[in-house]
Amino acid sequence: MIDTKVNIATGKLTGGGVVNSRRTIGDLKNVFLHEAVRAAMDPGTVVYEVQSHEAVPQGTPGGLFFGTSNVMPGQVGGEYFMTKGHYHARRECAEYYWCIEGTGALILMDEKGKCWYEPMAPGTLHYIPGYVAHRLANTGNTPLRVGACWPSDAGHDYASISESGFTARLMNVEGKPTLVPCGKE
Ligand code: M6P
Ligand code: ZN
Repeated sequence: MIDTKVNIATGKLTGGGVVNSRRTIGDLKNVFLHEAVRAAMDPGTVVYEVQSHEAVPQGTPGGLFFGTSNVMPGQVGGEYFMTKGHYHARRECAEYYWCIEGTGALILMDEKGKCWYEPMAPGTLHYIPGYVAHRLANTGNTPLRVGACWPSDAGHDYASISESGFTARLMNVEGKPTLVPCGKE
């Protein structure tokens, strides 16, 4: 733990206990509104990378995880590159996000399907309450780098999102990020 470093300018983690993951266009089937557009894109294009520092095993009650998400600039049929998004498996668990670099949005949805978003720019701090699904979107032209801290027993529930999706999508409408209510194609 003591040799683990966070670059405070970029959020990049180095050293022990750091777990790296990456999601490409090819990994994100049925995540974007326009699936046919995604399927026609280069499957190797990186959409986002996540680094996390896991000091305790996943599922440990009372522990914390710390991470950085980097969402690349880009769009799929006018929908900004974004993370898959999730509820926490333990729904009551909350999380903090803070924006390090770039421009984007934190898209939120409650269990009734109400969807809203918070704009992100360097220094914005975002408290995600329990029972609220969350995903990041990059609305700018440079990588969006976001720090996160969440309980080590929160877990990820992706299944509820893939079944019903978010009820609104952040789209580029005439150059402006606009939350558009919609289902999937
Ligand atoms: C943040 C945290 C992680 C999450 C990651 C990517 O770093 O919330 O728990 O895994 O973002 O989001 P997702 O899991 O939805 O792809
Ligand atoms: Zn989370």
